[in-house]
Amino acid sequence: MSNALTIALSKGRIFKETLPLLAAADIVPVDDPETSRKLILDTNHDDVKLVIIRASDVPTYVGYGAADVGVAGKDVLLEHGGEGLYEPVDLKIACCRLMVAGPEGTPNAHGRMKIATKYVKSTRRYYADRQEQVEIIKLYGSMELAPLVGLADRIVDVVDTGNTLKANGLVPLEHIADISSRLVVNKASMKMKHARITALVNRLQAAVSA
Ligand code: PRT
Ligand code: MG
Repeated sequence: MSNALTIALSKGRIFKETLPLLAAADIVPVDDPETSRKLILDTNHDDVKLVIIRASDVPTYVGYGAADVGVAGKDVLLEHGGEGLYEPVDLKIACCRLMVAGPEGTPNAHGRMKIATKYVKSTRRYYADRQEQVEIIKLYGSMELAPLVGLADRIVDVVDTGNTLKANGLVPLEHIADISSRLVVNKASMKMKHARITALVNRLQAAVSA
């Protein structure tokens, strides 16, 4: 952990939706991650850097202190478990719902249903709470395909417009959780870089509330 303040972000929707909030905190990147191949981006401050990583890696980088702060979806944080992290601000961006989905009009399968998902922990907890025995099949993407080819009866995935489900003949069936992205902070960084991180937290919170 250097003396710079390092902020971990993923490309795509989180980067796009975090940019205006960072700008409100007077942090503006010099390069555009969608066109640059750099993984460490300079900003308008010499001592503030952005690192661009996979969305699901953000809690890991921040948890180990390789980045001081980061932005991660609650879906990703629920899977990671949040060790070593504070979660001080709900940024209310990249909003979606974690849902059970399946083919339209199919009754619950007899016996143990097969559920395909990349959200294994959240899925296990959801069905355990309901005392339903299911078999969870871990996938890394394109969950919507699983029921179409007979790999699973249901999927658990995040849904925004629902267009992806619909395009694959699936419908949302059960709502598990509302999801938004959170600012996460490494616990040691919070001590060592307290003034800078507190200022950032306050400015982001003000920008979210505005
Ligand atoms: O894409 P990659 O494999 O690199 O990683 P990722 O999918 O985890 O990253 P990214 O950038 O796609 O998502 C980052 C975060 O955005 C997630 O962790 C969620 O918290 C949040 N988010 C918000 C979403 C969506 N909305 C969303 N719609 N993440 C994924 N999706 C998927 C959805 O599962 C579907 O396949 O986008 C597709 C389109 O959704 P519909 O419902 O609008 O059709
Ligand atoms: Mg994605």
